[in-house]
Amino acid sequence: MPAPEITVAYSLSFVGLLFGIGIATALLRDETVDNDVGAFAWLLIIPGFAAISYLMMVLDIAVITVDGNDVYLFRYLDWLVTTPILVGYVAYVAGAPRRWIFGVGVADALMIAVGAIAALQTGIGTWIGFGVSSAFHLVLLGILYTVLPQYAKQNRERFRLFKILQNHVGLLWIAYPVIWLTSPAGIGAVSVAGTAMIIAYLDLVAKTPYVYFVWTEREAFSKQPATPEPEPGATAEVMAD
Ligand code: RET
Repeated sequence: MPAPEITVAYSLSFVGLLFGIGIATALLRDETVDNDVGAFAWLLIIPGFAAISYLMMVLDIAVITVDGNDVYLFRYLDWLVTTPILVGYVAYVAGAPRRWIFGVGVADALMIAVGAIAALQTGIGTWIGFGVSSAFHLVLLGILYTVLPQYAKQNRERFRLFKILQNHVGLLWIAYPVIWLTSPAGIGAVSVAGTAMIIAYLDLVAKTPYVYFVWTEREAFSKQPATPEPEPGATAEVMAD
């Protein structure tokens, strides 16, 4: 078992992720929304895979030691699977074409994969990896704030959800490279336990509220078309009759 404080933090995140699974399931069962249009099945993977990963981490499975520090492989596997979905879904909500949904997911997966390789290196290799991974993070942010809004603007019903998810991902994720820098994988100013506790909290906040935001804005994927606005001049005609 990991240190007690890590076990507590991971267990809390696990429970919080179960709520995320509950919300995603409720979305899939909601009769007023169109599951295909909302692509909600993808959302279930986000807290679902993470909950499994946290269980594995609590059980100390696939933890390796690099330079005397613990590296949790399930953390990177979780990120590799779930973060491309988190960003890809933002692109989907924006109404971006497939190549952008896919493109932003690939930039994200490369950021995570290079980050994982960096964590497994010692010396200069770590810093090169950190730099390359950060460059992919910047590409991702560039797409999120310059490309996707162009599509989202043409999509009135989904625009509000797009803005919420864009800022949730865009702002919250900046914490990750900062935490990584201070962690034992970086300069080592924060211990493995401290880092694990902060990441457990960040991962939960990145996932369950994300699914919850889609839930609160689910009308964007409503089966009923929104009540059409009256044609300009329609009332005047009626009155003229
Ligand atoms: C790493 C390595 C160092 C450079 C950068 C990183 C970015 C990681 C991010 C992770 C996001 C994870 C999320 C998980 C949700 O559960 C890999 C730490 C830029 C942005 C959102």
